[in-house]
Amino acid sequence: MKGASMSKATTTQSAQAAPGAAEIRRHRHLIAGQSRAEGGETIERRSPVDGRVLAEFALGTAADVRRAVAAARSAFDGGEWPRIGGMDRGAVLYRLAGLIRGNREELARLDAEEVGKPMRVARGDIDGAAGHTEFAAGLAGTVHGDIHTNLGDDFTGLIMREPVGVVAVIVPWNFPALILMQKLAFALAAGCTAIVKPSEFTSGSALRIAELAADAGLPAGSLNVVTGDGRTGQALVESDHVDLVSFTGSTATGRRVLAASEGNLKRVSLELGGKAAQIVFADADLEDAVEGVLFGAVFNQGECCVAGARLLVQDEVADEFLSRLVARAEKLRLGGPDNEDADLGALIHPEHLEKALGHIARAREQGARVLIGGERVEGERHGGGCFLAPTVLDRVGAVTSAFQEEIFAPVLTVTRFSDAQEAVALANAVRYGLGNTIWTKDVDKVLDVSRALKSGTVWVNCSIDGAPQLPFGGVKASGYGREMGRAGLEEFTELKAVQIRTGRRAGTFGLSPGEG
Ligand code: TXE
Repeated sequence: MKGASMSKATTTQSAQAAPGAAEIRRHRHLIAGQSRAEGGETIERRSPVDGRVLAEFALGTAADVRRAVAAARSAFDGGEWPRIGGMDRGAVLYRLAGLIRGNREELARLDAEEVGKPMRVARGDIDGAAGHTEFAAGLAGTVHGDIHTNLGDDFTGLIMREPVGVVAVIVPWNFPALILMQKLAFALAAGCTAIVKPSEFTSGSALRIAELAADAGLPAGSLNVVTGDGRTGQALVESDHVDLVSFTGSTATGRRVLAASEGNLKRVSLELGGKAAQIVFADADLEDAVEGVLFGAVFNQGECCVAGARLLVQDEVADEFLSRLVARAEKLRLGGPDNEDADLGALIHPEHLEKALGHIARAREQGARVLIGGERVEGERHGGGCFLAPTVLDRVGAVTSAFQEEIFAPVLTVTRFSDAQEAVALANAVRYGLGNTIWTKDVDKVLDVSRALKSGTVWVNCSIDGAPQLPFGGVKASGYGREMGRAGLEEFTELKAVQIRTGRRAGTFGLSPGEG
């Protein structure tokens, strides 16, 4: 199993620990305001840093999913959450944001331990989760429809913007709390009710945030969390009582989600993988770009859908840029949650580490040169952990798998280009289209290249950054739908047209006068 293995056990909320051992967190689902789990099977989560058991999560069954969907359905169809004013929903979300900030250390520790990332990075994730919640809270009161008075004297049109209904939020393991709130805060702000299915590797923070939401005043049933694996997610997507699925994960699973959603033709929003290019033009501030390119490649151990994993560097500066980049990469520090100096942590589980090493071996066979890294980091400080050394692969051709496939690890490929046209062609030569970065001081190049790049986001002289105000999402195999920004809230709404006949002129309906 991948660091999350199953066992038959009784579910209990109380943490048990062998004398001297760290506490194992035992979690159950949160359905209709109650902590419960009927099936008895659990998923064990082991630390990717030292292999110790961190937590046990209930494995959600089809019955658990049915109960959670029924709770969300009744909270939507008859409950107060969609019916209160947007400002009141905003007030609850502001309180939730405050509670997330107030419990920052606890939430960051859950994510840091379960993902294997440094606390420093996890704290930033929690700040981001609170930021999304605050922004969505502010938007909640601004959602409104429109009135159409330009239909001629006989009609007036109302355009209502309504919450879409019951939303299934399915999230991955790389940013458990952050990606959750990128979706959930906006869904709740719109007046939807939700069932969250966190990743089987990292379910702790979602459950804790759901408890905090209840403390903030969210009515029971408006937010339910069912933990489990792909089968639990699949049951949720197949439910005919779910109106929209908001999914982040791999392209392969995204396709399965789309297929499973066909029963009631529910709406689906898919944020899938990526393979962002970082285009360094010769006129860029090279010192700044070295720092930024490296950050984009290794942030969150490269387990990031927007990781700038493909460096495209202009011929005339390539050698100088690479020697500076490698010198800087040598100074990066790896470590677990409690290493406050660490830049990057461990990969999510041993199988993922093996997969990344396999990509590197294949790249070598296909002609790539390893400039740095390429191996697992072991030794006293990292013994047994899933640590991969930050890796730079030079001379990577556009048709090779290292260039084309999402490795999801701190692995940067290098490909050289001669001019902007070639750079754009290389950047666009992958099936993904989530984000790309341009490093240049030339404003004309910024505009021309931004227009030509096929991706949902273009960063200029920065990488991976995100702001709750800006819409985020992909094109091509990176999926569709937008999160964050006003568009991120509107994703969770539906338009309804109400056409009112205001005039009473004879003949309005166009029927003939009839006989007699
Ligand atoms: O993702 P999955 P995995 C990429 C990255 C990584 C690869 C595999 O390349 O190496 O995906 O990661 C739930 N119906 N990304 O296997 O399977 C699952 O339980 C409904 C990119 O972890 O996509 C989890 O909650 N749900 C990505 C979520 O889907 C299902 C971030 C994601 O799991 C399901 C993570 C099903 N049939 C990985 N099967 C990004 N875009 O940021 C699984 N799930």
